[in-house]
Amino acid sequence: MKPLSLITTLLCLAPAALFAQDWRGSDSHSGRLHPSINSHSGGSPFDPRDEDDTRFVVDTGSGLDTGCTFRDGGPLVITLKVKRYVGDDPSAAASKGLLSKMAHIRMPAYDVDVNGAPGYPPEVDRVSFNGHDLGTLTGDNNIWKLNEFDVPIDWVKFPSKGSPGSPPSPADNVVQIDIDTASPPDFNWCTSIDWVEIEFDAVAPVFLVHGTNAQSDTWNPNFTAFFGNSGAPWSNDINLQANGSILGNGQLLAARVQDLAAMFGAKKCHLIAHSKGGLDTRAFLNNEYDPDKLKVLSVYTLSTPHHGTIESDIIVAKRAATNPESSNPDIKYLIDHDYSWLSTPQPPAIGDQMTTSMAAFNAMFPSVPGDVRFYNYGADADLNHNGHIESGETVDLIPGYVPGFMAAAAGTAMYRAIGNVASIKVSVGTRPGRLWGTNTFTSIEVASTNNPFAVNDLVCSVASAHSPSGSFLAQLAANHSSMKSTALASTIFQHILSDFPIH
Ligand SMILES: [Ca+2]
Ligand SMILES: [Ca+2]
Ligand SMILES: [Ca+2]
Ligand SMILES: [Ca+2]
Repeated sequence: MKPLSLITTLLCLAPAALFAQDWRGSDSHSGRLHPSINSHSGGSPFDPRDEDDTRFVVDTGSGLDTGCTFRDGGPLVITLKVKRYVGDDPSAAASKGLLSKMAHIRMPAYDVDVNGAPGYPPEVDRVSFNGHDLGTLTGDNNIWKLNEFDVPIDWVKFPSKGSPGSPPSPADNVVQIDIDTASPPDFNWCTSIDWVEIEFDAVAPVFLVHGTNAQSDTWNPNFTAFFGNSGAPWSNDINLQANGSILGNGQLLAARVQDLAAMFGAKKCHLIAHSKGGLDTRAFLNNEYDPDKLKVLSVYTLSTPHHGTIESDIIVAKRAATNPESSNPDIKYLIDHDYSWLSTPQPPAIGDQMTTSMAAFNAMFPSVPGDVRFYNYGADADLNHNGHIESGETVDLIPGYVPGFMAAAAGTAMYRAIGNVASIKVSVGTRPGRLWGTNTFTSIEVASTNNPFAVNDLVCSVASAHSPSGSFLAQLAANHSSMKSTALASTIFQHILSDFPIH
């Protein structure tokens, strides 16, 4: 062969050889950190999405932005931290539809030469997730390509719930790239990863908010039993001021639900509130709500007196009165008994739930923030619709040690007072004493009546349980306490899942 022709042959081969395999040191476009207009660190044109409580991203650190890396510089080992508690048993949660069955992983990969070159095997970069094989990267010469994989949720490692005041300790999930597995013993191909994102879907935690003169155990045994077996993340561990003001408890509630959500690694939640807990929740949403800290997806109120309860009007008037009396037998019964066996609500809670107080509250806060789904339940305690309350219709509300005839009398007075009385008038008078001087008396009388009769749960009327802006879901056959049933817990949870289906 003539020298000239050898040189010509070499010149002709050289360009082909240049692009036949990856070259070490040719890092100019290969995913090292470079100043870019991207919102992330790295060379790919793909931006990761923002983290959320069901989406986690790693953009820098081990195995990322390495520059085009050959097998002897690998494998690329990338740790992705999952920071969300999804329940004690994620597999069971997934089988119950509370957690997606698959998680989705995305990562931009650079220069994956799947088409290889003549005389060379193609680039084969194997991907694994927590030791499970996901197949190989795809891409092409000198370009970034977004690679996506679905993995069974059982392969994802989730953290346990955080201890009080702390977020969960993140669970490490490992993505590994074994580079150029088809070439050994040669080193033909290199690649680089910019970032990795994992996303799944999970039901937001459900938090239970107690009412007046109550604490977190108000949800025992039925709601706690239901949610304890549901597989969902949830808590009833909220203890506001038992007889606190609506506005004060709204502040406490905001802080408490943010703390609870943080323990779950959650940025969204659902609230179920009994009685005045629903008003505390409205105060929270109107005064303290910061959806960037914690988004409330939905609120369910259970016999919350959104328009107050005349019982509070009567008791507050009675306690302020000298020698209270009434010609109305039901008002008189309430005055004479002041439900002492119920450990009657105290100020400021009771005053805040007067019909007049709630009219002012509703004028100030007619609604809740627009994207919070707001639902209400009420109840009618007269199960057999005979206009009287029998002792069986007071179960859970009036303690079992109260003799049945007393429970029936009290229940009937409460039922009729709320049912009939729309407003009261209070007047103070004097009359001659029986023997000498004068006696002062306070007359608490009916000022206006309900038409029609306001069916009620012995504390709150169904009409008052309709909030000014919510969707009323159902009138239950129960009293104010017995409405906290397992059946209602189940119904509400199914409603949450139908509003926010898990994909
Ligand atoms: Ca290449
Ligand atoms: Ca390559
Ligand atoms: Ca990066
Ligand atoms: Ca009855």
